[in-house]
Amino acid sequence: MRKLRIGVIDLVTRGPSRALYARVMNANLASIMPQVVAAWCEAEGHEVTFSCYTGFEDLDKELPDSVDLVFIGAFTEAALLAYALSKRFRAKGAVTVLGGPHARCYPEDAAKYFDYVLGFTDRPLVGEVLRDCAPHRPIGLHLQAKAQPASLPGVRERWKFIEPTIRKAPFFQIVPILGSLGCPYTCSFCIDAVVPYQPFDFSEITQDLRFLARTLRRPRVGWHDPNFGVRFDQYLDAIDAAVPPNTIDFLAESSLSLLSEPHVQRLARSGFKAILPGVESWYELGNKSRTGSNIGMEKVRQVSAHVNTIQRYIPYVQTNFVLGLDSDSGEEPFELTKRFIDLTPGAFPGYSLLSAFGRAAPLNLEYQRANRVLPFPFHFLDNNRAMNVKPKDYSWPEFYDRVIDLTRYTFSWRAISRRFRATRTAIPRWMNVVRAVSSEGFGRIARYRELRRRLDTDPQIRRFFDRETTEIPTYYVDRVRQDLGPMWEWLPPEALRHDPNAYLNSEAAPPAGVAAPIAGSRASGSDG
Ligand code: B12
Ligand code: SF4
Repeated sequence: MRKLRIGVIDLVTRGPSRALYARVMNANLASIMPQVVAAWCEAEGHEVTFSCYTGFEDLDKELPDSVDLVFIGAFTEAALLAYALSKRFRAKGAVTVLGGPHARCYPEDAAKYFDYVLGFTDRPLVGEVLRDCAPHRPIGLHLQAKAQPASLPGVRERWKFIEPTIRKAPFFQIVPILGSLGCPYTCSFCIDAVVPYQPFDFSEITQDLRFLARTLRRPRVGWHDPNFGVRFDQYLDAIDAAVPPNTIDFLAESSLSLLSEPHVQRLARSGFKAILPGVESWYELGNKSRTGSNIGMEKVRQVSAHVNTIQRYIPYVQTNFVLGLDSDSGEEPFELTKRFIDLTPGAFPGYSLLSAFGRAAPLNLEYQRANRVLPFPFHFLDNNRAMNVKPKDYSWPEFYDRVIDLTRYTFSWRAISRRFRATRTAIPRWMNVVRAVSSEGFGRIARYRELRRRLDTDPQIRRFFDRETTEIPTYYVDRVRQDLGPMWEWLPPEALRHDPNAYLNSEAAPPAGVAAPIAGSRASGSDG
């Protein structure tokens, strides 16, 4: 095989940014897979240029100019930037590949703009792309491994790509690490609801942590496992075997059901400084939060007591909620969340608006069948800039009134100062303040208010929300133009639109836009 010049680009964000929180955090949100793909390509003998785009780089200077093949990793929020980049690279003669959450959720759409669109990705699949490396146009090939890979290159093999990425984070650096894939739970809205849990080799984790302890003064490590700690004791044994207790700071997403007090005590001893459990709803998913059949205020009290216990041991706790689930109606769910904030002053509440990311979850089929999915441009699909599922029991104005009220309550000066006082250590305290006054708190309040005003005054917006038209309102088009900056000129104009029911339509008939796999490939051409 000829030696290829390969670019690998990790898009952490959708375009240029100046937000304070983005400056502090974006480089710390880098993905693992682009680093993995870069390591695999080098191991196959190719020349690799790796870039992590955090919104503060000049893309013209950052991106490799002359390459044969480009891999781009993107969330759906960065899909339009990815499509524009693909067009720019293709114009210079490169073949382009998309991987990551957007490729998994919207392969039919992405195949219009990329030569390859990869779902589950393992080394043999990347090897096939490297060998084929040919333009596939107008519709790219959608390929995926049969299952999630059994292992991935660890921190040591990815270090060459991790190091320049985390160097971009000015105040503290977080090394991304992964110890498992999939999840044993089956939350109906989640992309991992149908992916079996599978841990990696724990001895590799031990080796990686030893490497980090030798390489960095006091490493901070962020676990990207969908649900950290399913094999709790094995995991913690692997960590404790690697380094003396509390010499590495860890962050992880984990469900409350795994966070019993003895587990939390052990996590604290091993150096866990931040934990992000999902509460999601006051009416469903009791198994995940260890609240069984308790709902409403009873669940609030129980979860609050649990989270306060966690916070006695672990300084930073973010509790995640989904707003607008079908089990919600009226003011109660929002009022319950306010009571939770009162009772749990130190926890940072992370809110997501109910979103259906294409084929991410089987539940999305139900929304599509009921014609409840709106075709917001991908750019806005990040769980908060747009809610693309029509709420079941709320009108849009009522829903946004309640979201604004809750967000204002959460980021009122009273709540900010109670959170500050209830948090023990310096970085978590100030992180909460930065998040509140930056894009996540004040920024969202301003955005939601603007949208709420437009629901009353902008007929284009109102008709779009009410699904009387699929024409994208000028307001959204202007925002994309503004956000993409110089990359706007590369964006194919039709990319602003997508079929929100592509998943449903593909279930009815074979996907029209998705080509067959490469001959001889063990990957399948459509989703399994
Ligand atoms: C860990 C995680 C995070 C971490 C790390 C993010 C990161 N940069 O990787 C944090 C907490 C920072 C995070 C933040 C966000 N997240 Co998140 N996150 C996850 C989570 C729990 C696990 C993803 C993961 O890393 N898995 C491990 C990897 C190895 O497996 P995988 O993702 O399945 O990837 C496979 C393939 O897709 C492919 N692949 C993946 N990337 C690439 C790249 C290339 C180049 C190639 C070729 C292949 C490839 O190979 C992998 C192996 O088969 C998922 C939910 C879940 N249960 O999967 C949500 C999820 C990915 N997040 C989601 C969202 C929306 C967000 C946020 C926008 C939320 C927000 N409003 O802040 C931000 C965006 C941050 C950003 N832009 O980087 C959505 C994405 C939906 C979408 N289509 O965009 C998911 C699916 C959750 C959901 N709502 O359903 N997230
Ligand atoms: S516990 Fe978390 S990762 Fe697991 S299925 Fe539910 S939402 Fe997804």
